[in-house]
Amino acid sequence: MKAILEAICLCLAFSMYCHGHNINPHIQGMLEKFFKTKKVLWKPRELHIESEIPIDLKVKVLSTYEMKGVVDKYPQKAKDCSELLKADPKRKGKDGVYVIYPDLHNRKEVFCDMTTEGGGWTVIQRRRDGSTDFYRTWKEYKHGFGDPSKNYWIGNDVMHTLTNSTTQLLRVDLQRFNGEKGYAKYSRFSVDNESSKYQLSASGFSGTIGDALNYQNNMKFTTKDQDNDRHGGNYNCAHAWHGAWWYDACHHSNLNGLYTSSAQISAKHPVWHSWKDKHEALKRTQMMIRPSK
Ligand SMILES: [Ca+2]
Repeated sequence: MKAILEAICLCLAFSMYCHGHNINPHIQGMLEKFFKTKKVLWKPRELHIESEIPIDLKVKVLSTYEMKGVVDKYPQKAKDCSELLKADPKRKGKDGVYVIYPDLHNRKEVFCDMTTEGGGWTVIQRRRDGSTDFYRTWKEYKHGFGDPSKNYWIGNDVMHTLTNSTTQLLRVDLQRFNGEKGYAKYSRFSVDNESSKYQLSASGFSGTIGDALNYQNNMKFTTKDQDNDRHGGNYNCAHAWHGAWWYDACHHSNLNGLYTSSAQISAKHPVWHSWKDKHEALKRTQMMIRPSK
């Protein structure tokens, strides 16, 4: 009886589980699978049936059932935003936060740019305001932090996963406090694994803001608590310039630097020196990647 009722209830919410007026004999297994694989909160309300003898019962459903949760319309897990766009071309133009599975197993919320140059870009770094602290540890940069709808770092491990198997484009979009926008594109971008200290490889520059990543190319990642830069002694570039980056000794760009609310001049801020040949704090920054074909 319980299974029949559940089947009817489920039919109300999900027509895909309905099979005419017959009760699917596999409904138990389907339910179990459903509740194991989907994040749902489901319960019938005001349901109470008791009987001590076997009876036949025709059930007309008059009650209201609510089911809350997320049903994945696309059971095939997308590893990045370009796959999400391929799976549903109607997503074109719909920038926002989506769920991807970079290693096809672990879930990650990211911001997808579904507009620029046809869309399908996975945003790996994003700064809109000063509400998120970017002066963080090696471990935090490894796993990522922040809010994808505002400011965030996707995480160095995910960056490596997304860039080590297929050639990726990198696009860097910047905005000054006076509103001016510019971009840089790299035809090849990859980040090595943790044991290689997330070494950067970026080449094939084009764009309007100059190649301020060139000086950082082939450098390891440095955070305030892990010095892998090429500045000797006890000098830690992340500490000196209030950031975390692929520092040499030290930088021509510092997009994870200290956010400020005006165009102040200091190399400790989020800067891209080759744009205006000065260390001018930027209002907005965004780094995003997409398979090159
Ligand atoms: Ca050093």
